[in-house]
Amino acid sequence: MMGLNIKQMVTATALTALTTAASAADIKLRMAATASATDQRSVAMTEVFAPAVADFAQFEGHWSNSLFKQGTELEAIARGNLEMTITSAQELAEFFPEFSIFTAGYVHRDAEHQKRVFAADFMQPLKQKVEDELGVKLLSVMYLGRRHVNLRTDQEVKTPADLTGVNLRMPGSDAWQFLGKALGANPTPMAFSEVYTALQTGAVDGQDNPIPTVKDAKFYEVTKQIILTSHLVDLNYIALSKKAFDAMTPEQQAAVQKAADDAAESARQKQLKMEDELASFMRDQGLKVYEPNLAAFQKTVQDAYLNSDFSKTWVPGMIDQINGL
Ligand code: KDO
Repeated sequence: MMGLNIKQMVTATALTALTTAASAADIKLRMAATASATDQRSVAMTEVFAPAVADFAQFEGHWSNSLFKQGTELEAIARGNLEMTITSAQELAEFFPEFSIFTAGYVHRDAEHQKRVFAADFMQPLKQKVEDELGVKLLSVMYLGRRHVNLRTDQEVKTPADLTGVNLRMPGSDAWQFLGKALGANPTPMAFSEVYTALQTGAVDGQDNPIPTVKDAKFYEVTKQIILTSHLVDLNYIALSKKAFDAMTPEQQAAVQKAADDAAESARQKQLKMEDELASFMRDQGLKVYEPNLAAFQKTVQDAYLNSDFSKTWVPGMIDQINGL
């Protein structure tokens, strides 16, 4: 399908889709994700989602980017080469700039707020657009956690000014890079799989992720401090190929939706619990863990977004609707 744009590719793949519901054994749901096999989101997909759909679908998890590189999964689904992924608002913003509202610092307040935003009426047109133009259904919202700045250096960081000149690894898309800049740092794009070595060798000074990810990826082995900036209450979406969804019976579709919601809820509760418990684990590993001047971070980051081109792409009034939930 060389030379076709995403919309044409989706239409072309849809034409070859099954028009009748596939039988039980036919349905294969391959999920490709950056998350490791031990990440709570992957665990929930394997232990909650897979058994709930096992009667009619075979779920296959491919973790740690073993099937597709980080950030290429949505396109793989659009091209008909993959059925599922755990995607992010940052990745969606590459196709639909209005999704950058969910990538802005200090917008979501907590895990429950994320759920309310995802279920809100104003979210519906955005979900529909992703479905129509990319052939991807966003089934449920997953909680990754509060992202904090995690440095291999030991200077004290109280305000964004203290991050001047700090090479902070951020994932490789515009929305992520902007967040790094908004924090006051010098953002460096890099795939998640390269971060441990980059921290170990000093190729970067730090990275940002929620504490459960710092634990799971063992970043605590190669860093000295976690500054509790909470700059992004980070989310992911469980994404499914519309082609695969349309090939299911209504009962199967309902079961898939419920399985995704149940998996997301299970992972959310585990991530929240780990976030609570892991600060003391990090201290035991010898890391400093402390709160900076949060008001200073919040003001600098929010001002950066409001004065940026990103906010011009946001649906008018949506930021107030999000804040009002
Ligand atoms: C990361 O690359 O730092 C990030 O946290 C970005 C998230 O959107 C998510 O993809 C996550 O990695 C992976 O799932 C690994 O935990």
